[in-house]
Amino acid sequence: MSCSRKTVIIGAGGHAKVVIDILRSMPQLEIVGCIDRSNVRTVMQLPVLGDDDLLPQLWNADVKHAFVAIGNNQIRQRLAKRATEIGFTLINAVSPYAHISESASLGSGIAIMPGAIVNAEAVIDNYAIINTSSSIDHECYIGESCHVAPGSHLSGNVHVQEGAFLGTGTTVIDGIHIGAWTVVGAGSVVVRNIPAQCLAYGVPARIIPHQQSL
Ligand code: JB2
Repeated sequence: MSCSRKTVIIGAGGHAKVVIDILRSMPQLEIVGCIDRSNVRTVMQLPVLGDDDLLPQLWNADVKHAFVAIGNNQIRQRLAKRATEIGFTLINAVSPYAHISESASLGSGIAIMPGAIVNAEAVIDNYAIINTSSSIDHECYIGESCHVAPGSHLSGNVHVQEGAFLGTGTTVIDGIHIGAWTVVGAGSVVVRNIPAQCLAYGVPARIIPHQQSL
């Protein structure tokens, strides 16, 4: 008896390519293709089946699992909620080359890329991306739809709220709180709390008054 889970990937860009690599290491999945709003036809030898309007039809055709593979935090959150409303179960894409503590908690629709480390009692909320070779130390909280970009390192007890983006190579000392939808620029070293909806960068990271100035 076959028990393969038919799965659609939403998104067909660069992030989807890394996710496809990971999902192909999960033999229980049958990836039926991708959904994208562009007119790209294939990605990583998978067909691009159509746009988001096709999702209800796919669900009716026995595709019950989905993964939203789009890097933009707002778009990913919106599509993840839409897919969930249709009835899809959002799977996690966890690389076999990541280390996840047995005591860590993972939500759904999460990507954890090769080389990433998630240590004891860390919590990774729905739709977050823990990107290549980043580390999330003990008791950290990574909120819904956050993205911790490649090579970032979070010491213990760091709290990152919904939708925040930590750019490539961000370093955060222990116990820091980063507010919702805040963007931390690449290479920053965060040594003080950062409130919600800010742009901050530098060593040490400082809040930049006008986000639109970048
Ligand atoms: O509403 C949408 C939509 N908006 C954009 N619905 C669907 N189904 N697809 C949407 N897209 C598609 O997301 C675009 O048409 C495009 O194909 C894809 C985004 O591709 P891109 O290569 O520009 O970005 P990405 O999200 O795959 O990757 C970003 O995030 C990653 C985490 C990049 O910044 C990567 O460098 C990064 N590693």
